[in-house]
Amino acid sequence: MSLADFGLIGLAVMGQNLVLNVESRGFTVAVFNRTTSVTDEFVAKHPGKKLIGAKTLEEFVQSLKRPRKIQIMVKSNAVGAADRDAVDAVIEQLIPLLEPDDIIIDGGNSFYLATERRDAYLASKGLRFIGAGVSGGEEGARKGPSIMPGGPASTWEVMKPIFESIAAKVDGEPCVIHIGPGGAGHYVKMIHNGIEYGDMQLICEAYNIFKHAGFTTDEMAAVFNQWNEGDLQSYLIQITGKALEQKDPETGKSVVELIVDKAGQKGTGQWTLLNAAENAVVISTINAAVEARILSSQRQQRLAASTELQGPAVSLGSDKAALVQKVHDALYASKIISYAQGLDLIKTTGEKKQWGLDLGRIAAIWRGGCIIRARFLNRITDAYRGNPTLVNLMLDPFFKDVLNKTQQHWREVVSLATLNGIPVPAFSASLGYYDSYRAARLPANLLQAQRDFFGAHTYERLDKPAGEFFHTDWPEVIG
Ligand code: 2AM
Repeated sequence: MSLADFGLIGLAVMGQNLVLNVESRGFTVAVFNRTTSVTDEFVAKHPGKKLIGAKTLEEFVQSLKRPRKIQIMVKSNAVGAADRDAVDAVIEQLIPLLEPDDIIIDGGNSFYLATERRDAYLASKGLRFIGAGVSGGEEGARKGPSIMPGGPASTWEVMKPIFESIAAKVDGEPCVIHIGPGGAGHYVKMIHNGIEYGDMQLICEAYNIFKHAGFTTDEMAAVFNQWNEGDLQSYLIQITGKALEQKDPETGKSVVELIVDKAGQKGTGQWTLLNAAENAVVISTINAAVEARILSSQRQQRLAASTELQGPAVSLGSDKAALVQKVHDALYASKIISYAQGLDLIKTTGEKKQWGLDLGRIAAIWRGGCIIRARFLNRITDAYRGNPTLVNLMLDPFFKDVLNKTQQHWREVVSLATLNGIPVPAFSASLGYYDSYRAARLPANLLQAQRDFFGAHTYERLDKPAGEFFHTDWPEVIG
């Protein structure tokens, strides 16, 4: 067989599906897995496909056309820039086998600072590196994911034909662009995951309100299916409707209602929170979503507290159609806030790192392939095309109008849920952000007084020029 166009290391499900995707676009693919039997079984399972199964890394490297393009899809679990993981182990094994200008692509969920470290390290060895976020789960990997590659523009140009052919397509446009240099690709993928946490939690809060209002799972499924035809159309709304329809063959009950309410997480949401804190950017909706997963995982404590701590009697009225409309609006508005916050974080970091990010094009590649794909993303692209220096998504004329029209229902839902003791941390965090952001005057004047009182931190005055600082001799407090 002729030399391969592309090589992939790590044949777990995502790796296997990506290989089949690349192969299906006409490329010959070399594959390698640490456990050789996995490689053998994979190649044997796909007779007639343009696959080269290598038993050793040497054989794998030699089977590739130059410059070699090698994607690593191994478990990445480094949580800090300096942590070494399987990606580093594979890179170290590859280095002595490669030749100048060969390209290594890390397609796992690596921490973006680890990507920057690897980028610099490989450059010092005369090799090229791309840190690419790949979203879309198993199905996306097979049929077309959203790909967020970061690294030098010149390396992107070499990878572009393969990436564009395997990526999802929306309106004929591939869901991949060169995000920016260094760790920009993995960074944007990390925030994408944070936004995904927000979307998922908001949907779960809507479901929880319906459940407390006495909706059956079939009624709820119908609501989500109907929402999927409108402004809220998205993959996550779609799968929510389908999940709620699913019945357990053993008991005939709803599968969703049989699932233990303990959410798992792999860490990208927490990384997003840490990054927001470091950059002093508010992402309260995503924050609430991550914390909701943490509280859900403390199930034993919650079960104990449920008999100890009191809440109100639940009474949500009987007008289900009206409730559906209100929750729809609360979800729509909160989702806008969540994206406004996530994009603010991307913008802030992008400016700090001088990555030259294009938020509109980033939103456009999320329209297909990935978990957060949604009709709504077209509007975000339009917003940044209309105004590339948009300060906050909420201020775009389209979104401003939606927030204005939905806010009454949004407030009613947050109030209703709160009065009934139904937790809506992401709905209410979003509303709190909206109301804080639009406040011409916040109570931080009192806060400054407190700081000056106990720590002589000084304050500025409304009636004096900015930058002039004052201190008051506050009365002494005894005891
Ligand atoms: P394995 O089949 O030999 O375990 C997901 O875990 C994928 O990453 C698998 O293909 C796994 O290979 C691979 N992987 C995990 N750690 C690795 C390492 N240190 N070196 C090479 N491959 C590794």
